[in-house]
Amino acid sequence: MPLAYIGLGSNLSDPQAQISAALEKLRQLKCCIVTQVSSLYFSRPMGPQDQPDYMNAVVAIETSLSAIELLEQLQEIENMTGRIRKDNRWGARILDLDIILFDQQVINTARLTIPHYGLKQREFVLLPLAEIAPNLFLPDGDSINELASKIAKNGLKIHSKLS
Ligand code: 5RU
Ligand code: CA
Ligand code: CA
Repeated sequence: MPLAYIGLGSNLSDPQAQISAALEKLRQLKCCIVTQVSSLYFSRPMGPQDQPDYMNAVVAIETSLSAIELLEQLQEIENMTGRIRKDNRWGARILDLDIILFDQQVINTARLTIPHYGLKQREFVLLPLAEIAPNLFLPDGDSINELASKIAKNGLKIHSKLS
Protein backbone atom coordinates (compact mmCIF):
# COMPACT_ATOMS: atom_id res chain seq x y z
CA MET A 1 0.00 0.00 0.00
CA PRO A 2 1.20 3.54 -0.70
CA LEU A 3 2.69 5.48 2.21
CA ALA A 4 1.73 9.14 2.46
CA TYR A 5 2.84 11.93 4.80
CA ILE A 6 0.22 14.47 5.85
CA GLY A 7 0.91 17.89 7.34
CA LEU A 8 -1.58 19.20 9.91
CA GLY A 9 -1.84 22.85 10.88
CA SER A 10 -4.17 25.06 12.90
CA ASN A 11 -4.08 28.54 14.40
CA LEU A 12 -7.71 29.17 15.36
CA SER A 13 -10.28 27.81 17.85
CA ASP A 14 -7.94 25.87 20.19
CA PRO A 15 -5.34 24.59 17.69
CA GLN A 16 -4.25 21.70 19.91
CA ALA A 17 -7.82 20.38 20.13
CA GLN A 18 -8.29 20.85 16.37
CA ILE A 19 -5.17 18.82 15.55
CA SER A 20 -6.15 16.06 18.01
CA ALA A 21 -9.66 15.91 16.54
CA ALA A 22 -8.29 15.79 12.98
CA LEU A 23 -5.96 12.95 13.94
CA GLU A 24 -8.95 11.07 15.36
CA LYS A 25 -10.85 11.57 12.08
CA LEU A 26 -7.84 10.33 10.09
CA ARG A 27 -7.74 7.22 12.27
CA GLN A 28 -11.42 6.61 11.52
CA LEU A 29 -10.96 6.61 7.72
CA LYS A 30 -11.52 3.08 6.43
CA CYS A 31 -9.09 3.60 3.58
CA CYS A 32 -6.19 4.61 5.76
CA ILE A 33 -3.99 3.33 8.56
CA VAL A 34 -2.16 5.96 10.59
CA THR A 35 1.26 4.40 11.13
CA GLN A 36 3.24 7.24 12.72
CA VAL A 37 2.48 10.53 14.47
CA SER A 38 4.97 13.32 15.18
CA SER A 39 4.95 15.47 18.27
CA LEU A 40 2.78 18.56 18.25
CA TYR A 41 4.91 21.61 17.41
CA PHE A 42 4.38 25.24 18.29
CA SER A 43 5.38 27.46 15.35
CA ARG A 44 5.47 31.12 14.39
CA PRO A 45 3.45 32.06 11.31
CA MET A 46 5.30 31.99 8.02
CA GLY A 47 3.92 34.05 5.18
CA PRO A 48 1.45 36.67 6.47
CA GLN A 49 2.51 37.64 10.01
CA ASP A 50 -0.76 39.22 11.12
CA GLN A 51 -2.21 35.96 12.40
CA PRO A 52 -1.92 33.79 15.52
CA ASP A 53 0.89 31.28 16.12
CA TYR A 54 0.33 27.79 14.76
CA MET A 55 0.34 24.24 15.96
CA ASN A 56 1.71 21.82 13.38
CA ALA A 57 2.31 18.08 13.17
CA VAL A 58 2.99 15.43 10.53
CA VAL A 59 1.54 11.92 10.34
CA ALA A 60 2.32 8.92 8.14
CA ILE A 61 -0.56 6.92 6.71
CA GLU A 62 -0.78 3.80 4.65
CA THR A 63 -3.63 4.17 2.21
CA SER A 64 -5.41 2.22 -0.48
CA LEU A 65 -6.47 5.52 -2.08
CA SER A 66 -4.89 7.41 -4.94
CA ALA A 67 -3.38 10.80 -4.11
CA ILE A 68 -6.38 12.69 -5.49
CA GLU A 69 -8.82 10.47 -3.57
CA LEU A 70 -6.81 11.07 -0.41
CA LEU A 71 -6.96 14.83 -1.06
CA GLU A 72 -10.75 14.58 -1.26
CA GLN A 73 -10.90 12.77 2.09
CA LEU A 74 -8.66 15.41 3.68
CA GLN A 75 -10.78 18.26 2.32
CA GLU A 76 -13.89 16.55 3.70
CA ILE A 77 -12.28 16.51 7.15
CA GLU A 78 -11.32 20.19 6.78
CA ASN A 79 -14.88 21.04 5.81
CA MET A 80 -16.31 19.05 8.76
CA THR A 81 -14.29 21.16 11.16
CA GLY A 82 -15.91 24.30 9.83
CA ARG A 83 -13.08 25.52 7.66
CA ILE A 84 -14.35 28.04 5.18
CA ARG A 85 -12.53 28.25 1.85
CA LYS A 86 -12.52 31.81 0.65
CA ASP A 87 -10.17 34.57 -0.36
CA ASN A 88 -7.97 34.44 2.76
CA ARG A 89 -5.15 32.51 1.11
CA TRP A 90 -2.38 31.98 3.65
CA GLY A 91 -4.54 33.48 6.41
CA ALA A 92 -5.59 32.01 9.74
CA ARG A 93 -7.44 28.72 9.56
CA ILE A 94 -9.11 26.21 11.90
CA LEU A 95 -7.57 23.22 10.13
CA ASP A 96 -5.24 22.67 7.21
CA LEU A 97 -4.41 19.17 6.00
CA ASP A 98 -1.80 18.89 3.24
CA ILE A 99 -0.38 15.88 1.45
CA ILE A 100 3.37 16.38 1.86
CA LEU A 101 4.52 13.21 0.12
CA PHE A 102 2.78 10.30 -1.56
CA ASP A 103 5.23 7.43 -1.94
CA GLN A 104 7.84 8.70 -4.39
CA GLN A 105 5.20 10.12 -6.75
CA VAL A 106 5.68 13.50 -8.40
CA ILE A 107 2.34 15.12 -9.25
CA ASN A 108 1.87 18.55 -10.80
CA THR A 109 -1.76 19.23 -11.61
CA ALA A 110 -4.05 22.19 -11.00
CA ARG A 111 -5.41 20.57 -7.82
CA LEU A 112 -2.36 18.85 -6.46
CA THR A 113 1.38 19.44 -6.21
CA ILE A 114 3.34 16.57 -4.63
CA PRO A 115 5.84 16.76 -3.03
CA HIS A 116 4.28 19.78 -1.31
CA TYR A 117 5.87 22.84 -2.91
CA GLY A 118 6.82 24.49 0.40
CA LEU A 119 8.29 21.41 2.04
CA LYS A 120 11.98 22.35 1.86
CA GLN A 121 11.46 25.92 3.13
CA ARG A 122 9.09 25.21 6.02
CA GLU A 123 10.59 24.23 9.36
CA PHE A 124 7.11 23.33 10.67
CA VAL A 125 6.92 20.57 8.03
CA LEU A 126 10.54 19.43 7.81
CA LEU A 127 11.20 18.98 11.52
CA PRO A 128 8.09 16.95 12.38
CA LEU A 129 8.69 14.93 9.22
CA ALA A 130 12.32 14.29 10.20
CA GLU A 131 11.11 13.22 13.65
CA ILE A 132 9.06 10.34 12.22
CA ALA A 133 10.99 9.65 8.98
CA PRO A 134 14.64 10.70 9.34
CA ASN A 135 15.84 8.23 6.74
CA LEU A 136 13.38 9.36 4.09
CA PHE A 137 14.53 10.77 0.76
CA LEU A 138 12.55 13.01 -1.57
CA PRO A 139 11.93 12.03 -5.20
CA ASP A 140 14.72 14.45 -6.19
CA GLY A 141 17.20 12.60 -3.95
CA ASP A 142 17.39 15.12 -1.08
CA SER A 143 17.63 13.67 2.42
CA ILE A 144 14.95 14.75 4.93
CA ASN A 145 17.41 14.54 7.81
CA GLU A 146 19.92 16.75 6.00
CA LEU A 147 17.29 19.33 4.99
CA ALA A 148 15.91 19.39 8.55
CA SER A 149 19.35 19.83 10.11
CA LYS A 150 20.07 22.91 7.96
CA ILE A 151 16.84 24.87 8.27
CA ALA A 152 16.42 27.81 10.70
CA LYS A 153 13.98 26.92 13.46
CA ASN A 154 12.18 30.30 13.56
CA GLY A 155 11.03 29.63 17.13
CA LEU A 156 9.70 26.17 16.33
CA LYS A 157 9.50 23.96 19.40
CA ILE A 158 7.93 20.74 20.51
CA HIS A 159 4.78 21.54 22.43
CA SER A 160 3.59 18.10 23.48
CA LYS A 161 3.12 14.53 22.42
CA LEU A 162 0.06 13.71 20.40
CA SER A 163 -2.00 10.66 21.26
C1 5RU B 1 4.27 31.70 2.71
C2 5RU B 1 5.38 31.15 3.38
C3 5RU B 1 3.01 31.15 2.87
C4 5RU B 1 5.20 30.03 4.18
C5 5RU B 1 2.81 30.05 3.66
C6 5RU B 1 1.37 27.81 8.11
C7 5RU B 1 3.92 29.48 4.30
C8 5RU B 1 2.13 28.97 8.35
C9 5RU B 1 1.47 26.75 9.03
C10 5RU B 1 3.07 28.07 10.26
C11 5RU B 1 0.99 29.23 6.55
C12 5RU B 1 1.46 29.40 3.80
N1 5RU B 1 2.97 29.11 9.41
N2 5RU B 1 1.89 29.82 7.35
N3 5RU B 1 2.34 26.91 10.09
N4 5RU B 1 0.67 27.99 6.96
N5 5RU B 1 3.90 28.17 11.32
O1 5RU B 1 0.85 25.68 8.92
F1 5RU B 1 3.72 28.43 5.08
S1 5RU B 1 0.42 30.04 5.12
CA1 CA C 1 -0.52 24.28 4.45
CA1 CA D 1 -3.76 23.23 2.42
